[in-house]
Amino acid sequence: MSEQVLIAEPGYAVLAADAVPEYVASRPVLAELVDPATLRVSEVGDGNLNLVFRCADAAGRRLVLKQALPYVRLVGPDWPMTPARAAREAAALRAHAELSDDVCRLVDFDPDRHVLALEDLSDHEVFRARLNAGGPHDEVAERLAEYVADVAFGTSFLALGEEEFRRRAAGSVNPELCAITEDLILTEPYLGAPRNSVRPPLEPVVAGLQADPSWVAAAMALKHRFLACQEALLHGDLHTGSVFVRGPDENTGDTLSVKAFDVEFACYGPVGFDLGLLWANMLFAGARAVALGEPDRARSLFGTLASSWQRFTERLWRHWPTRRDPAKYPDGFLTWWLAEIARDSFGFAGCEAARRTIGLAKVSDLESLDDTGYEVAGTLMLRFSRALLVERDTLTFDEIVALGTS
Ligand code: SR1
Ligand code: MG
Repeated sequence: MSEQVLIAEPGYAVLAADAVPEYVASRPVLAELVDPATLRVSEVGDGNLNLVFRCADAAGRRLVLKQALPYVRLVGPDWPMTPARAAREAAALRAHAELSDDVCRLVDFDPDRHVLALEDLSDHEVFRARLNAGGPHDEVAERLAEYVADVAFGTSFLALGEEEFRRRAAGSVNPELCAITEDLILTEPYLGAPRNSVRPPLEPVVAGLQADPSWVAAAMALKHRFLACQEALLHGDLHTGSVFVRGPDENTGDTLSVKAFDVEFACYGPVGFDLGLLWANMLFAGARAVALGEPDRARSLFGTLASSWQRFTERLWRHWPTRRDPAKYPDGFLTWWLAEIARDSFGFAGCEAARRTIGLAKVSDLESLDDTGYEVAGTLMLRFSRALLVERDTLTFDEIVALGTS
């Protein structure tokens, strides 16, 4: 079946670059921000799901449009996917932006054509691209951990109260996108699937892991956590490709800017899911450094797990006295919750390490390496996966660094 036919079925017009000026002109909010008459438009989407258009007018004013396709772009029309995900992304962006400055701003949302208009961040770079190029990472994972803490607390029953929390959780269901996560991150790497693939040197390593009941059972326990535990409104896909960074720049005095984006996987879930995905992706950057013979950089990247956890805990403790009812939730509650989040974060990091190595939607940190580098980094990521999953109750940050650098 052709793409044209499938696109017609959902009953909305999919944008093309040359149709964007007319579209902008039809949306008063957007036409105020950029001049449709002089708009230059390019489709820049390189993600797995959507169309993304970067727009600039003759005066240099800019805007990004993101439209949900009725299918998964990575695979094509054979994998239909609800465009209603755009509405969920819009709602999550608004909720997160109320709680943190470190998230991309939503300018407009068109529910009929499933289009989000977003602030243009083309003066930023994608964090993964910076990492792959050997660029600086100081403070980025730490800032992201603060963002996770701000959102975790602000969307929890601690800050909202139990009734409002349940209303928000009920209003944030995202079943189709969660199903992608449940399949790709929490099922297929462990149980096997046609979508899995690795280069030949990793095949025996993967076979060994899939035959290891402790690794598989741990992953299934994390799947249970993801499905059964609703703590806060997650980003849901907080990997280094979902983060823009700019600066800091000593010459201009610009401070570091960090902006999470792509929150279409947002749902209520365990807070450790966001931290775990972030951590695994920092480990990928470190494993790449190991493979490229850069041990100091690798150690520093592996060390971001401890430093971001430190920031996360400090930030949650800072929020703690602000909005929760101390008569209902004494300090011991937060001490206990942090231990739960740490265990989940290790476990979900182990899942993401496996998934981005074995499953669909891999990462360029690993995939762009030559065969020798791929074997080194891929083997290490699978070693991380096993330790993070199986030993999540007792693992320490020092042991993670030691595992990566030994
Ligand atoms: C089919 S979508 C594949 C992946 O892309 C997104 O970035 C999420 O990580 C998802 O799992
Ligand atoms: Mg994405």
